[in-house]
Amino acid sequence: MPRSLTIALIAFSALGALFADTSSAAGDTLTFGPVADTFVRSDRPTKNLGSATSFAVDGDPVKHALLRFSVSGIGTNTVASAKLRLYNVDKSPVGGNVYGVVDDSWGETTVTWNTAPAADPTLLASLGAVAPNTWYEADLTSLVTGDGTYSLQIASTSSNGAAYTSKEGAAGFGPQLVLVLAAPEGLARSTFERAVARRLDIDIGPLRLEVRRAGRVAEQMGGRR
Ligand SMILES: [Ca+2]
Repeated sequence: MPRSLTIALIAFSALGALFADTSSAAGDTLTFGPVADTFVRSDRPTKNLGSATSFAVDGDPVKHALLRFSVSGIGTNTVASAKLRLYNVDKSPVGGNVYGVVDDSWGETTVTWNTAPAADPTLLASLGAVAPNTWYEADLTSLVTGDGTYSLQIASTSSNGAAYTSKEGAAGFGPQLVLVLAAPEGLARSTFERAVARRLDIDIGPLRLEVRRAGRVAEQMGGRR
């Protein structure tokens, strides 16, 4: 075996080891509490409820929950999964329908039914029947794709409303946004490829290994680019 190919194969093995190391980032979990949570109610249109220890969603009288999360630390990583977790304190056949809210300017201690921002009409997730003292999860992977501010509205179609512990409620039972990150494999691969290519004058692709001499392909393994 030509010496250069041996070196390249060692490098190729090292590439595998590097992938193994960096892939430990897969499944990293980031958990955020809300920076604001409250609910507004149609029967008390000028009342603010931002300091309540729970928030309600109801179809009659209509009550909408509003939550805002500030997500950081994602950077160039990919969000593999985003879940809103809520701890129920009032049972209902309808746990709630979750919508995005584009307007993040609402104030936790000032917003009322009359001033509440409108929700985006796209339904993000639904919770079915809920019972007290239980955590429920709503999948928000379609919404939370990176760092930023995310406001949510939770509404209900049932006249039997549900309620959940707010961030002012019992410690450890407030809302959570739980993000699971995908491994930054693409970034690691390209960074490693560039470094190896510079040092050994080879090109390692996903399906192919080339050894070049003076810029020309001298050895090749695997498929084409
Ligand atoms: Ca609150």
